[in-house]
Amino acid sequence: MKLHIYQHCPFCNRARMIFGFKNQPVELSVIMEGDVETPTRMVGKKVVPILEKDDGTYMPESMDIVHYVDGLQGDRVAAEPADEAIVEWSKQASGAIYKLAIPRFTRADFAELATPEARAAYTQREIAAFGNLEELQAQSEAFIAETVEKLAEIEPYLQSFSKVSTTEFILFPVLNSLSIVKDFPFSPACLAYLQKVSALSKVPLFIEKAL
Ligand SMILES: N[C@@H](CCC(=O)N[C@@H](CS)C(=O)NCC(=O)O)C(=O)O
Repeated sequence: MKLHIYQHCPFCNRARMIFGFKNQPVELSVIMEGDVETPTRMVGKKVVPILEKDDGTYMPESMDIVHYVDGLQGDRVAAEPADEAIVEWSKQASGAIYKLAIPRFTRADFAELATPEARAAYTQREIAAFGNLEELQAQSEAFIAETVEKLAEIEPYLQSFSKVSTTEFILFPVLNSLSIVKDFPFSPACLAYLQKVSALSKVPLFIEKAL
């Protein structure tokens, strides 16, 4: 199987996680930002992630990919619904988290941004969605303070985390987006959660790329 992704994309990270959790081999293929033709040929629109199955058919939608791969072999990881409180927390926290992450994603070293054209296409896409990225970057201190306060609410979940469940497909991609923020003041429990889920899922943190 082949998974078509952007490295920075949280939905792609979500789809990647199940392959690590289930020790299921997958070939990763990075689609360049600005490449409309490749994903449109596969699923009729410009979107990632896309799973290319061994029979040559394509599947979009991160959570559909998770459930499909989860059902292929072994005990299911994502059979139960995600923790509702964490789902709600992720919705509330993601505003400030993506305002921190997006300006940095546009400048970071990702394979899908390896050409000037691809980086320009991505930057334009995010400006259309988020407005002036330099202004967002300049407000980092306030967004960091807001996020640190919000993270305190899930500290008990992070401290007691022991076993991967559906909840991790919601929470980890959001928290991992924060790891692109250089020197973000993660609590020890949050950092341990990120490192543990990253190791089990084989989805790398962005810490080495942080800006
Ligand atoms: N519901 C989809 C959302 C996927 C999505 O929004 N992916 C973004 C990349 S992070 C995308 O493809 N955006 C359109 C684009 O690249 O123009 C899923 O869960 O897979």
